[in-house]
Amino acid sequence: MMAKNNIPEVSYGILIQNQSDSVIDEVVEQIRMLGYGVIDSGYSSSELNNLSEVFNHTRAEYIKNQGEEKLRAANEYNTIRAPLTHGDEAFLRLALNKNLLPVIKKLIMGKFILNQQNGVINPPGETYNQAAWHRDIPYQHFVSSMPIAINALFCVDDFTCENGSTFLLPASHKAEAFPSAHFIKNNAVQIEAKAGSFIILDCMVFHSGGFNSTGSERRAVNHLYNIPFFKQQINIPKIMPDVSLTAEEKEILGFTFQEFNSVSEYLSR
Ligand SMILES: O=C(O)CCC(=O)C(=O)O
Repeated sequence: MMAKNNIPEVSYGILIQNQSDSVIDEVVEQIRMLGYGVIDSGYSSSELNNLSEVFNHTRAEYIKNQGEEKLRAANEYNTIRAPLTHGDEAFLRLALNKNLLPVIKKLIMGKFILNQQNGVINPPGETYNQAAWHRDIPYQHFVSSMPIAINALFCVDDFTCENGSTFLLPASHKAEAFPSAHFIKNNAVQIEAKAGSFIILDCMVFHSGGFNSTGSERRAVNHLYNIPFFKQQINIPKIMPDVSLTAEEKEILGFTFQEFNSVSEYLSR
């Protein structure tokens, strides 16, 4: 990569230019253009320590309840599905993070819902189910002029090149096909981020976890938010414990976007 000295500040022949007047606008513009950006969640160090502890506790309970053998057989041993529905309330608050939601609101026009929340563990010295190029809406090869889904990968630990932080292909959300091996070799970037950051991706950007060559796990919590026309991976409203939620929080969790069970139910709403 060339040094970026003396970037020109003047232009000509331009009739339209994006404006970015705030930190949110800056990250939103980068996600629209390149497909990725990083923001701080705003948590204090004691809140981050608590998230780290509840992550481990929730994982241990999850393995106990689902069974290690079953999880390994399904290649799910390094994933915790829907922790906001069975773990500490901190997972629910993470999905509704006050620094994150304004960014999602700017990126997805109109209503959106949480499609899924997954704890992700990149284990030391071995591969795992996210260490392969994919889109977060897999098997799809269309592009859209506006984001239809955004993912927000919360870094429980520092993400470093050594512990296999996320690789991505900038702007690949704008092209239908998965790029060639040559393009990947020349254009893949690896994102380093501090614990407490959200790495935000247009869900159609190709990305992959890297190889963790340290001695410690690299833990994250991934969130996928999408327009309400896509069904959730797991029906969150159906299995959510009884917690008090505002009307907006209920909407984001999908309570108001459940399928109708009959024509008369549809008409009565
Ligand atoms: O672990 C990572 O760095 C990537 C996680 C990921 O790709 C995913 O959860 O979809």
